[in-house]
Amino acid sequence: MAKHPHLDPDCIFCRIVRGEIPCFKLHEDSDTLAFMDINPVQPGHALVVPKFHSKDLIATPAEWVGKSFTAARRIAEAVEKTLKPVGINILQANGPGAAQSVFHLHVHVIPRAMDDGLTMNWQLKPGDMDAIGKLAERIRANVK
Ligand code: DGP
Repeated sequence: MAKHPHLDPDCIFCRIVRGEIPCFKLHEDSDTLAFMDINPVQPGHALVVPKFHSKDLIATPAEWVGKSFTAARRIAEAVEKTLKPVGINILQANGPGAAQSVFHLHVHVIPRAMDDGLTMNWQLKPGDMDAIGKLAERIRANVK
């Protein structure tokens, strides 16, 4: 695809970037896309991906890593403003031992609650799409 020359047709996040799979979009620019995680570990859990297919941090050129984390900062700011959580984890997994399940670089933006019991490796559980969509609207309104 000429518009996105760095994408892999078989990758789920590349397909979301190309609009082939729907998402609750929070923000998009020419190099990155931010959207809600559909298996949220906490309400407001968001993902930021580069429009460049590479499996993890080490495989990704520094330029694209920089773009992805800059975009994650923007989303963290919007999540902070929207939900006022007591903390936000920025997380990025590399390899199965780190519980990476999608092999396209992505940055998790995870609002935290005290005693939320969140451990570093979690099971993927389907989220409530209605609740995710509503939170997406609120966070999107705060993306600068
Ligand atoms: P990781 O386990 O670090 O590779 O995180 C992958 C995340 O991606 C996980 O929290 C679930 C989420 N995820 C998987 N498939 C989809 C999808 O089709 N849409 C959205 N929005 N999120 C997805």
